[in-house]
Amino acid sequence: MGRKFLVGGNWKCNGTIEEVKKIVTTLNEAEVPPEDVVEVIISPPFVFLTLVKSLLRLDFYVAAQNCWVRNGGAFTGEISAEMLVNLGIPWVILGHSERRSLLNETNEFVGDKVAYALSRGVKVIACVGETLEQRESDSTMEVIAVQTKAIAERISNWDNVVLAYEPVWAIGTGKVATPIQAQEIHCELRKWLKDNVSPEVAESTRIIYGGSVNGSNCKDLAAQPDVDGFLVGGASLKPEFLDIIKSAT
Ligand code: G2H
Repeated sequence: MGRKFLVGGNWKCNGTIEEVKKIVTTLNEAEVPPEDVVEVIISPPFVFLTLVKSLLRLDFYVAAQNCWVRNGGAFTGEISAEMLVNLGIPWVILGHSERRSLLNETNEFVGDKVAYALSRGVKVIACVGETLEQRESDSTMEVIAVQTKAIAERISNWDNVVLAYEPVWAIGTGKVATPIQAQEIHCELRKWLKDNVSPEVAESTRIIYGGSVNGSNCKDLAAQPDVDGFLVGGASLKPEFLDIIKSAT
């Protein structure tokens, strides 16, 4: 069976109640390809998770942008995977580069978080990607392999994992990876999964691209054989997000 296209909207730290309602109304009124063609996941800040879940159409799903590495307790400011389950939130984004760089989340910490969220039944979009410096020193694949290995070492079932390749130099910069650059890394990452996990996992795991995806560049990226969807930041707050969802067909 082919890999179902997945489009995630990562709202990051943006939005007011009014803006959330407006975006959700736009999404709810849109005509998009059916759920068996494209899986759509909306990831608002924690405080808006329940509001979005209560208003959002039932064929779109909701994701948190992070969760704690283990069960809750005395961890001020954190949100546990158990809480997401309790709220009926099926997905979480983990290892986003903004958290890796600004909050010093290490590969091991991200791997632990992925394993724990999966163990609680929360599906994971796990982000990997290289900085400009790493790309320019030709270590892109090495960096991504180390990031992915820290996840692979901690999990045994990849059914509920989506990998998001997000080159840091393309995030929020307007500098999108070319379709050829994205395809090259997605293909190499799939090969890494084949060699280090299994051919089945390599074949079935979705690898989505993130980094300045918009309504104009999505079609060419989506046409690449190893690009299985997108994680969209800035453009997910705008009506052009619908064009990105439609690039699945
Ligand atoms: C990459 C992406 C969403 P943007 O972070 O995860 O954001 O599309 O704004 O580059």
